[in-house]
Amino acid sequence: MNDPHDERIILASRAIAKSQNPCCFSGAGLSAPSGVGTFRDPGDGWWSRHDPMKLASPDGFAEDPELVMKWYAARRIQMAHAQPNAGHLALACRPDIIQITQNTDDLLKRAGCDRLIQLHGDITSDRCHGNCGHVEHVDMSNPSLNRYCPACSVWGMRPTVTWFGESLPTAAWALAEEATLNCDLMLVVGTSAVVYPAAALIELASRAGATIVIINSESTAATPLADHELIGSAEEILPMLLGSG
Ligand code: BV8
Repeated sequence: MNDPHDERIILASRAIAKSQNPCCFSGAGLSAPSGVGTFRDPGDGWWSRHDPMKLASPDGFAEDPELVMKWYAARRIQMAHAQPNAGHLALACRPDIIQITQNTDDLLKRAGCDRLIQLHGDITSDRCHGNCGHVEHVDMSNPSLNRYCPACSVWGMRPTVTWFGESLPTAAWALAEEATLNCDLMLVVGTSAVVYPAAALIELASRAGATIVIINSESTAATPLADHELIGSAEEILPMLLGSG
């Protein structure tokens, strides 16, 4: 869908223009055009033999911390070469839109989005696995691997992301729930809507009366909640919808 005169684009654009309090809920598909791998697209190379659900988990880290930190290093290097795409930039042109993202990359931040809630943390830093509170920024182009915490000497620094089986950051979740309940329109961009509790925000917005506008390269579990569903690439559709295309 790359025709700005497509009736579906026009109708969705009108709904967005009428919105007084929009928010955006995004997933890995927003960053995919920047070359950042999604979670569920078939992986390529050696990562296709590993299950991200296992690698992004405390059990996976306990079982093979070296493999997990190598996986994060490969993702971090991939992200270091990534630039915000036209979808990120279109969202950044709308500072009135609160950004609720599942993504751990920094592309929305680098695009200029200030009102940003990262539900699943931030891959650009590591923290002490012993929970002493030490956090350090990571050189994404030359990421550190397994090491002792320099503050408490516990072995095992890990990315400041939320792993499967871990609770979401309390403050981020509270802000995301508040933004969801207050919005009158939710853009749902590039997510398979299968990871909870994050995906529950879409239904929460819909039940609270918000208009749901889905932009995704395929139909998803959230499709039944859509008032508008635009199938295609977020980097093409968002500029048309938000007036920067
Ligand atoms: C938790 C950080 C409580 C790590 C990630 C019900 C309630 C609560 C929990 C659960 C529940 N049911 C199951 C659970 C457990 C689990 C879960 O949801 N499992 C699912 C998968 C079955 N949830 C949890 O564990 C959560 N914690 O519940 O805490 C608790 C506490 C203690 C004990 C028990 C419970 C924590 C979940 C957070 C996991 N961490 N990331 C890291 O990144 O390394 S989640 C990970 O998946 C990423 O953040 C990613 O963003 C996220 C969601 O995936 P998507 O973003 O949707 O990406 P995906 O690849 O799936 O889809 C991309 C879509 O884009 C596709 O549809 C594709 O077609 C589309 N696309 C591609 N290109 C484009 C495009 N669209 C548009 N344009 C394009 N160009």
